Amino acid sequence: DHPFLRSAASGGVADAPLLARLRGEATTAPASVWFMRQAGRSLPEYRAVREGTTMLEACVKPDLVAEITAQPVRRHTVDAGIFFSDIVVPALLAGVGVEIRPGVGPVFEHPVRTAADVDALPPVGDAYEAALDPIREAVALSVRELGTTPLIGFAGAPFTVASYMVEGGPSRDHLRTRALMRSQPEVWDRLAAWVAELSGRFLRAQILAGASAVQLFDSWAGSLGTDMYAAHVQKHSAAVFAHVADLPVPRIHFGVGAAHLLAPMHAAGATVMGVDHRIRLDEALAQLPEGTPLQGNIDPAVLFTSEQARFAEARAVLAAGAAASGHVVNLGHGVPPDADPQVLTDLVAFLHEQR
Ligand code: 1CP
Repeated sequence: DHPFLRSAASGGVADAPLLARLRGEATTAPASVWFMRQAGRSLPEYRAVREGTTMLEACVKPDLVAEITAQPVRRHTVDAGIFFSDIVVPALLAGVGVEIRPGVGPVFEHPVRTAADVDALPPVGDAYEAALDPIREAVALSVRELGTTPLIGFAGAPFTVASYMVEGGPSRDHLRTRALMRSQPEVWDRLAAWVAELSGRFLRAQILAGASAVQLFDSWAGSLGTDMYAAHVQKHSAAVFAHVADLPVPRIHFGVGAAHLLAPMHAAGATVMGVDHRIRLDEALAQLPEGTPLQGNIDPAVLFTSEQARFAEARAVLAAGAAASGHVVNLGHGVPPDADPQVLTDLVAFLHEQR
């Protein structure tokens, strides 16, 4: 019953123009769009259903996950749902002490900085596979709820997830993480390989339960130089993609401020590159193999400008993206929590009038 098994038949999820674009196929359909962080804090209906439940409790309640995943699709008529979860959910399911503090982000009980800290991480085996069951159920419910709108699954890339584990929580410059790579590369490698195994299995579970595409978030990779990325990070992100490379769904890779890493991030095993707003899509394309589909990259700041400025930016992004073999519109990074939901709805309506 998986979407890609039904792809031979017409009228199913696999025919969605958004998926055709992620596959790099030509289509004359109106522009396709979804927004990173479209679910969540900007929506009053999200705040209402989350009331009294912590973020991580919500992530293991399949009914609640499916409802939150569907909310922005209903409200904005975006062309895909993004699975409601978090990049630290796999660590939680593996048995690691982690919480998401409101207004802060993921905080780990025991920062991982030494060989002994890595030795103490739980094994990734049958117990973890069993712990993924609520995720499988939540994906299946979300797919059913979304109907002909595709669901995009996701995971955090090893560098970005490990940065929270090493720093203990959110960090501006990830200094301790980069210091660990340089001073104890073998400890770093064991930690990153552990995260890759978790994230890879998390992605695979989502695809097998019905997700039609996946995105690997290496949000903070931009803090790495090209040599550091090549030496310490690329192989671990490649290990995540290797978990799902046999499944015929598009694999999107995204980082913030990572214009210098587009080629090596693509070479890690992505089929589509997510691009932030700091580089034009046609410039991004020049660094990638011919025909690479792109996703992006409206500056989130235009959500706080006039409609005229917003639509001008949307037109410019579409024009720059026309050079790619497929282009799915997104923001350059996530929806800010204080964005006006009506502005997003109107932006989707505008994009659906464009080609
Ligand atoms: O209580 C709450 O509502 C907490 C806010 C929140 C939400 C709604 C967090 C804490 N995570 C999420 C959901 C989430 N996280 C989604 C699904 C919803 C959607 O996109 O619509 C996704 C895809 C993520 C992925 C995620 N978590 C990333 C990568 C994406 C990105 O924005 O770069 C990262 C870096 C995280 C860590 C994280 N989790 C939460 C916060 C506030 C953060 C960032 C902390 C920081 O600034 O370092």
